[in-house]
Amino acid sequence: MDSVRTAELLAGLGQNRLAAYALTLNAADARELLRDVASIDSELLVQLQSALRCRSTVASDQLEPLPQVRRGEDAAKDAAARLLGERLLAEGKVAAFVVAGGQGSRLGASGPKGQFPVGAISGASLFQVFAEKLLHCGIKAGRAIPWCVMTSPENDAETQAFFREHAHFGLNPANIFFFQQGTLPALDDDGQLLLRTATSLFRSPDGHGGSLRALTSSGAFQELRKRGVEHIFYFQVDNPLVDMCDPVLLGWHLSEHSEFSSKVVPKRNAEEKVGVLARINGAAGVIEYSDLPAALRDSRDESGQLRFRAGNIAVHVLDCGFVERIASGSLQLPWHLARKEIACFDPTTGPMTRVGTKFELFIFDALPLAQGTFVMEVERSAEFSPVKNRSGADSVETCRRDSMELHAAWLERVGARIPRNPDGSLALSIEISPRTALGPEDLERYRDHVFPSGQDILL
Ligand code: UD2
Repeated sequence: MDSVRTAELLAGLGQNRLAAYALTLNAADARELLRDVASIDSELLVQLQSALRCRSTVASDQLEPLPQVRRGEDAAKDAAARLLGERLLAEGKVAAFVVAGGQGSRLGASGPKGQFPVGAISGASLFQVFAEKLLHCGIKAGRAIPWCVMTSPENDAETQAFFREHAHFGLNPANIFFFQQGTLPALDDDGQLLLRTATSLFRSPDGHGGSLRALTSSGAFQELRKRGVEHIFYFQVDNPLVDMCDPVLLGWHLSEHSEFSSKVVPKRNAEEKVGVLARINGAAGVIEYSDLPAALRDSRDESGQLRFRAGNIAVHVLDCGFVERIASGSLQLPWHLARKEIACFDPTTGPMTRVGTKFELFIFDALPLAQGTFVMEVERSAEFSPVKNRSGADSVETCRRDSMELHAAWLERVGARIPRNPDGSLALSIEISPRTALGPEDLERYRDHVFPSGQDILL
């Protein structure tokens, strides 16, 4: 009977191929598959199938650059913003939120990406760097800053174990909220569900756009609101140079009455794989690098610069009222489709790979829905060097190099002497723990200090 019930449920979803397969299963296997299929929302399946049929390309004829503020351009305004942001932090109105559910496949590392060692000398993991930045931010604010860590079903257990093994890096676990993002099924070109095993459907994480619904459905958001949090500082697990809970961004976000604020860096070149912030059909948005037509990607303004150079570094401040509107489900983000070879289970031939489509939601698709946005351009060398690839650009090598350069620059800014080679490169290795400093303002004690060359300096 279970195989019949499973077949009927699948047929009801228009999944005739799997319905026929279900009838061949014994009762135990049919029950297992039934449990998985029963959790598929039929409405969602219809949405995914229609998305499959009408792969929308971005209407880019209405694309134009967005106004933005450059950090440091107006020192007085930045200083005023900093005070506002510091007040928000001191009043407990800010929480940090890292999206860490992605599979670090490009890095070739097993396990959660946040475990990856990035400390040039200490080998500190990405999670440790973020935790210690938050710890120091909390000390400056005079109170601990709550931290949301979004994982995926694949890496949640390992992520939480990693934090426990490291005693949460000195943070109070009562201020860390772990929760898993949702998953979505994959479909073949005919809109049929793919199996992962003989008795389970293929599912993959629903993208960082799933983070707002996960934040609220996990109950973490409600707890943050109970604590008086009004703004969420959002960042990605792959960027250890993030200016954690940056009070200048927080202050601008508040004074500009923004619901969704973003940091950008000028793209290195037209080909750089980052989305760009732009006004799309009249509303602020991000157009992903894979969706930006070459003609627009390469177009330049009268100064010879790329017209669309506002590279999205995925550092945002989100207003909690806005998150509530988005997560309430009244606003549906668009699906992004990735058609690729998928390792799945075929009802007749067993384990195989076949072409299918995975679906993702992107958080920046919520931008056009925000009442008020703000964009700040920042220095790439100070705030952005992601670890994405095993080697080459955006790798752990480039991140360690950029991090050492940044820390050396901080020390030089307070008058310390850093040995450099004739070509200007560093003649030592240096790493400053976030516990020691979040910026040059925390390094006054090294004024006029002379650092020896050829050493590994860990401060
Ligand atoms: C992302 C942006 C790109 C640029 C770049 C900056 C997208 C699609 N592209 O490129 O425009 O801003 O970052 O570094 O976002 N994640 C989850 N769950 C998921 C998928 C991703 O938590 O289901 C997290 C992932 O752990 C990482 C972040 O989201 O922290 C970015 O994910 P990605 O590696 O897919 O994005 P990427 O590097 O292609």
